[in-house]
Amino acid sequence: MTPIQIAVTLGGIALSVFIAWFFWLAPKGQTRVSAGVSGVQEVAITVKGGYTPDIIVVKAGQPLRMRFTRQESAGCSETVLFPDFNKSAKLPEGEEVLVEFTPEKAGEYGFQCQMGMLRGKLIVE
Ligand SMILES: [Cu+2]
Repeated sequence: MTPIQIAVTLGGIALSVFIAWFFWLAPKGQTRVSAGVSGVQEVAITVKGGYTPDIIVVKAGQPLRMRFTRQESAGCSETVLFPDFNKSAKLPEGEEVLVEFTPEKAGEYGFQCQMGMLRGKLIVE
């Protein structure tokens, strides 16, 4: 191969890696949630090809209310699971669904669709 062919090939590989990272792995946004006057930490999450925001930082020992709105009909995102908290919820398209619990222990907890293709993270501090 000529140096130009090698450069083009490497460029193509780098571009594919970047695209894969951008669509599947890049965080879609991190949100630090603080409690309102009610003492409830409340955050709105949009479900569309992923969770936005997908990294949610909350405080331990305070009730958490997540308002999920699914803006797509793809079956993949129909259910959201919080395995560490034994919680799951069906997300009908276009409807706001509340998922509520109180995270008691600090740590990082994943949440996901039923197949694990869409992922987010709850960071409890
Ligand atoms: Cu899925």
